[in-house]
Amino acid sequence: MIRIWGRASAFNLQKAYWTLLETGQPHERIDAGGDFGGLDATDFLARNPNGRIPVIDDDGFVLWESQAIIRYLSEHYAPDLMPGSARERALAAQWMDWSQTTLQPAFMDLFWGGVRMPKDKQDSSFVRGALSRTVTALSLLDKELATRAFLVGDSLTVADIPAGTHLYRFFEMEDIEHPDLPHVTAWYARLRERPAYQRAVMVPFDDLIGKESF
Ligand SMILES: N[C@@H](CCC(=O)N[C@@H](CS)C(=O)NCC(=O)O)C(=O)O
Repeated sequence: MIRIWGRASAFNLQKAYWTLLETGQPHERIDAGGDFGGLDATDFLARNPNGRIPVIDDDGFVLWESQAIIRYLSEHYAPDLMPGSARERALAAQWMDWSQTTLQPAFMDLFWGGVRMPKDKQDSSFVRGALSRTVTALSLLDKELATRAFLVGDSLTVADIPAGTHLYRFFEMEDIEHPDLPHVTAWYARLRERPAYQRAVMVPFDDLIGKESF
């Protein structure tokens, strides 16, 4: 039984939880963080000294950092999610790292600035800037996805998981203009067909609107 800690609305939990659900392994998700708290408890800090979610415990093997969790769960339990050749694995690493260092910071600024920040405190130029950076990153993906159905190869791999996790929130945000991104939209439609994506990522975020802190 794999245990994973994290509230369902946490973006980094969603990446790891989506992967866990794709493996089909028996598991238990334990709410932690946000209003559930518990991240400063001694037993939690013993698992993750950063006091952050997600964390997993797989039969005594404890791991934190969402993208390390994605890689571990895939290699161990869902080899189909891990490309077969060293070059394809390198490309998957490239997309995962790009998502974490380019797309995610832009989108987090957009989400925190435009959703979590109470309306009367929102800085429209900050939100515009974050939207522009997010759209630049998604446009890059759109060009890539013009030639193939998934980021590496022709089926879902770890390459798709971090970037793909952004799409539900991006397309559900009502107050922003959504540019025409036909290939990203088609990729999103493919991800939305997956029960694991529906359960882990398509989580309404009404409870986060105007909620400035975790
Ligand atoms: N780099 C870490 C970041 C972890 C992180 O910052 N998680 C956030 C949730 S997305 C958190 O723990 N926030 C505190 C809380 O939810 O109470 C990862 O990818 O796992």
